[in-house]
Amino acid sequence: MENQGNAPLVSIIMGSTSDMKVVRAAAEYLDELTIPFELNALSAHRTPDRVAAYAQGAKARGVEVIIAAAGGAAHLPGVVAAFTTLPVIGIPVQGAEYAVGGLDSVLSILQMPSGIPVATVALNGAKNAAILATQILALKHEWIDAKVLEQKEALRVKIEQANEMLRGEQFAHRVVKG
Ligand code: RP5
Repeated sequence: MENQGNAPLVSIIMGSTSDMKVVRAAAEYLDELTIPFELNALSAHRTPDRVAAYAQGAKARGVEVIIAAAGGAAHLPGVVAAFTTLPVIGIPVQGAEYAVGGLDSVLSILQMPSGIPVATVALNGAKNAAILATQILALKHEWIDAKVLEQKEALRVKIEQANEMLRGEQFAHRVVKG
């Protein structure tokens, strides 16, 4: 069964449209699984009032999980988490040339003080953010649970196929068991 509703289940927010090169992978994954989502750029330091209104209104719009991406001193996911009880998944973005190799955004999102958690994925880990969002949604939505299981099965088959391919690799000292 596919999604039938119009309300967004996931909201993706990024600090700048320059983050879109990373965030695109999350949007594409949700699209592939037919999960409805919002996609917006809002900045915790450039448009703080709009971020507050967006986060406070997310639940009423039907959103169940928020994905927030930011680079540099990446306070956006933490600020969003402060304004909502929805789970927030943070994507640290390695972006601007002045950034410290992305470690700045990783630590800004990962090291949230106790009380306001942000589930942090790897640097530029947008696809994992989308997968984690679908797994949260799968607790409640059976049709999404079925899709999550399909994705897991596809990964299992991929590794089976990889091992088939490796079986053909011949080396003088390779030991093959079984
Ligand atoms: C952060 O500053 C954004 O999330 C982005 O990663 C970074 C640079 O933004 P731009 O100067 O490209 O708009 O707020």
